[in-house]
Amino acid sequence: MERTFVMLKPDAVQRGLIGEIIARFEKRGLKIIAMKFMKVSRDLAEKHYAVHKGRPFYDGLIQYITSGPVVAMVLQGPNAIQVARNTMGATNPVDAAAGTIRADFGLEIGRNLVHGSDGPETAAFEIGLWFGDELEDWDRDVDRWILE
Ligand code: DAT
Ligand code: MG
Repeated sequence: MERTFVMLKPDAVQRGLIGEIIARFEKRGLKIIAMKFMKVSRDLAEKHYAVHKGRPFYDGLIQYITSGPVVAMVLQGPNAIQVARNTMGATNPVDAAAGTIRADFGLEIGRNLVHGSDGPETAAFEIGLWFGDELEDWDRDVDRWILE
């Protein structure tokens, strides 16, 4: 089953939206197999966003992501990577479809509330970076009503 790394960024935490955002992934049927509430070190932020180093928004992005606690998690399910990103909406909330997290709660790209891995290699890298092998797969009784 596919796995993806999702993070509720500091604005989501500060605005009291943790429950509301997690509920959307949970209700969709994605299974939480790891989760932690933590402050992001500069070192971890730089590793996580290494692909963006040198971009004009990079410094602001590192500042934002290290500015307060985040909620990091691993979600599992069929097509979890794409499903999570569709639930989040487009990177810029201006372009995000109504009903997505970024459209419903956000206005600006630099405060877009959530992160989700963008492909299988990125997911494997990010899950390893944030959780190592500390994942807890579990049998969810309701799965027979969510997965055919
Ligand atoms: P995503 O988070 O949808 O995967 P990304 O990986 O391209 O998007 O960029 C990572 C984050 O960097 C994104 O969530 C917000 C910020 N960002 C991206 N492009 C930006 C831009 N042009 N101006 C300001 N911030 C930007
Ligand atoms: Mg990305």
